[in-house]
This record gives sequence, structure tokens and C-alpha cells, in this order.
Amino acid sequence: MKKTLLAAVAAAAFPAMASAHFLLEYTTDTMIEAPGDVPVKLIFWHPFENGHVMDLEMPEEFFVIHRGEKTDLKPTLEPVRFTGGENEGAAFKGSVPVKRSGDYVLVTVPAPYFEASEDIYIQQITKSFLNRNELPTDWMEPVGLPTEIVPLNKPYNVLAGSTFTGRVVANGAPVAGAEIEIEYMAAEPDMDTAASSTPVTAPPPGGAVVAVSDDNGYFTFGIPKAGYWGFAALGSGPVTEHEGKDLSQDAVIWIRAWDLE
Ligand SMILES: [Cu+2]
Repeated sequence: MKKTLLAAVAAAAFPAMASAHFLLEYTTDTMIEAPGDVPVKLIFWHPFENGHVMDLEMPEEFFVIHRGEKTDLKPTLEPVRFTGGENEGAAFKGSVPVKRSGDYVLVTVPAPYFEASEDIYIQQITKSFLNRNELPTDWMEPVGLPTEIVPLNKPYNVLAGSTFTGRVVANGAPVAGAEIEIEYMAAEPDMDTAASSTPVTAPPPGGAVVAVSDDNGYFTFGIPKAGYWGFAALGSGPVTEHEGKDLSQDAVIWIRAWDLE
């Protein structure tokens, strides 16, 4: 309730920041055909409206889970710049070694980001998914993060026009009544130019698209369009304070939807 009020106040005072912040773990593809190092960009942005880019610090953790095994990818990260529709900001480029068949669950635990317009810290613990050779191995398992969204649909080939269901958990327990902001990656990072692509659409009127988790932590959303969709459960994490200020410890998940052609 408090968060909603804060958001409303912030939206009134800072209309440019009205929409959702999202940490991206961006790869150009989710299905990896050739084995090798897959480039990934970590960008803290508003991709639905091709809006403000926030400066990203070196994350606390960046790793991949493959066949239950965790590999630290932080050493692959190097600072880069990213230019969105409004400004340029600090981001990171890393790489994911994809060799064997199976799922690759990418996880970023960023450092808390101070959002001056709301006078709070934000920490978006983020998951995304790659797959090689269509062998499912890890996507349905919780990673065991302080907070995360566990997918109930295979997250790298959701059909546009179908639905996506996720479960919000904190320390393994369901989070009821979590507010989940939903974001379409209308503009995508161009991996070569360090800029965003031209947005293919714009957010609807009415502010952030929102769902609320039920008593068991579940939510479902109908996916209207192919592309990347992000879900951020706001303040679903167990840590609520950082350096004397409120912390919104959010769980973010990215999925990829496809048209049937
Ligand atoms: Cu923002």
C-alpha cells in the first residue's frame, strides 16, 4: 500500500519516471543454435516507452545455472554505455558460455540503486533463460534467490495469444498480493551500436500494466504480442531497508513470446 502511494506521488512529480523500471539481461536470441559465447547486456531501463536509462553499477552477482550447476559470470562483465530514447547511461556487457544442450538460467543480483525521485533504493533480482537444442533442464526449478518468479510456462517459447503464469516466492515461500508490473521490450538494445532499436509500439494509457499475485503467489497474464516480456514483482523480497532508506527488493523475470507462423 505504502509503495503504491509512493509511486503515485513520484508519478505526479516526475511524469517521465511514471512507468516501470526494468533490469534487462538482453541477448538477441533465446534459442542458441551454435555453441559458443553468447553476448549479453545488462541495462537498467524503461524499454516499453524507450525511456530513461539508469546508471547501472557492477552487480553483486551475475551467474548462470545449467543442469543445476552454477557458474560465476561476473568476470566476463565489462562496463559499456547504452543510449535509449532519452539519455545515455552506464551498462554492462558480458558473455554466457553455451555448449551442451539444455537450459541456461541467467541471474543478476544488482547492487541497490538509489532512486532519488522516490527516495528509495531498488534492487531488481533478475532471471532470463537461454536454451540449446530444445532440451529442457532447469527452467522450472527455483534458483533459490531471496525473491524470484518461478515460471509455470516454458519461458523461452511462450505463444503470443496464450498466457504466462508465474509464482512469486521469497525465500521459497509464496508471496500473496504482490504487485507485478508488466513490461514489453518495445525497443531492444542493438548489440553492436550501443543504442536502442526503434520502438515497435508504445505503452497503453493508464500507466504501468499491473497484475497482483493470488493467495498462493500465482499470477497469469495473456501475452498479446511476440517479443520479450518482463514481469517485476515489486518489493517481494525479504530485505526492506538499505543504508537507512526503504529498499524495494524486486523479483524480475524475462520471457520470450513467438507468433505461430
Ligand atoms: Cu526508472
